[in-house]
Amino acid sequence: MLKKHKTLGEFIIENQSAFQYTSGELSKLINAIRLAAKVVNHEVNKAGLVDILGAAGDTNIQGENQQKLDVMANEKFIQTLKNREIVCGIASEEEDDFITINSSDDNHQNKYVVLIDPLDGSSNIDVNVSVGTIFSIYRRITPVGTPVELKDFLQKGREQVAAGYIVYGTSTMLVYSTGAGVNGFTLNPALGTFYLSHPDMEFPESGKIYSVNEGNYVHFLQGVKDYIKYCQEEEGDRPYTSRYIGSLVSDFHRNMIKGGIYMYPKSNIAENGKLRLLYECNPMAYLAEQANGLASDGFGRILDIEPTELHQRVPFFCGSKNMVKKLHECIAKHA
Ligand code: P6P
Repeated sequence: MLKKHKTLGEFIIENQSAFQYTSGELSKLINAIRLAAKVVNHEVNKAGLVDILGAAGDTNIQGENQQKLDVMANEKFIQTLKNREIVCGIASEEEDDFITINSSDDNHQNKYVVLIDPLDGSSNIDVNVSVGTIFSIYRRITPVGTPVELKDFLQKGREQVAAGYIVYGTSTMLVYSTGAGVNGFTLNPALGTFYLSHPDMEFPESGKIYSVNEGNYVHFLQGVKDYIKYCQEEEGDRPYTSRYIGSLVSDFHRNMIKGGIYMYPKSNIAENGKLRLLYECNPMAYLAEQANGLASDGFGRILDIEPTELHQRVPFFCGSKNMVKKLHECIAKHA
């Protein structure tokens, strides 16, 4: 008898009572993200084909104007979230400012704000490497019934009520948390259904994989250099393995399953690192902590950082608890 895997829809219904706020709304939100994920997955998977078939001009196989995939993904997520009437505002890597969403009766009754990186690592599309969507969800802090404000988006990461990512890889997965652990769902493209394939995902306490762009080594702080050298020394279970896909969601996903640490340090060419706090680091840090891992800027918890602007960047170190702690030791020696 084939074990029936639970669908995402069944999982949401079963767990909506566990969500500390009104259940139905978050379910609607996750369902909106589920729908957008399927649409973007379809576009991402045919990207190469469309480029080939659409190469004759700037229109694609359907005769539509070919859009850059990250612009397409941005539009799909924003449109899908707008239609659900529970989001009062959206911030996106693709949008300079946040977007105010008026409910149909225009009285701003919607309670949630969503921040998204619609297609992280989109430059990898051209070389057929996995990419991802990252999302972060907060309850608004300004009064319901008034237009959303910037402060609704500039909340500390620890105030998130949910966060997750979609990884468009060899299979497409939706991985998310609402504060009760992390669960992974794999899309069956034939049915358009996500199935619970990775329940209760957790970072192993230790790992033997480190992910960093070593091409920037010369620009890193001495403590980070020391940690990379520590990973490379022949001692005990070291040297570790270096694995860097150039796609945060993919590196994070592999490290959560196998154990590992992802690093995007600051350097003298990127004084605050490259990754964005609000829609890359905070959601991934929320997931990491929900999965028994750690996420820091090298000195303190990512989720405790007080945001100051929508697109600010922070150094980002995230993964297996013991590996992040060892990194902190190396950095502290040079503090
Ligand atoms: P670099 C993709 O652009 C991204 O935001 C992450 O997904 C990825 O880990 C990182 O940047 C890659 O940046 O500078 O190493 O190419």
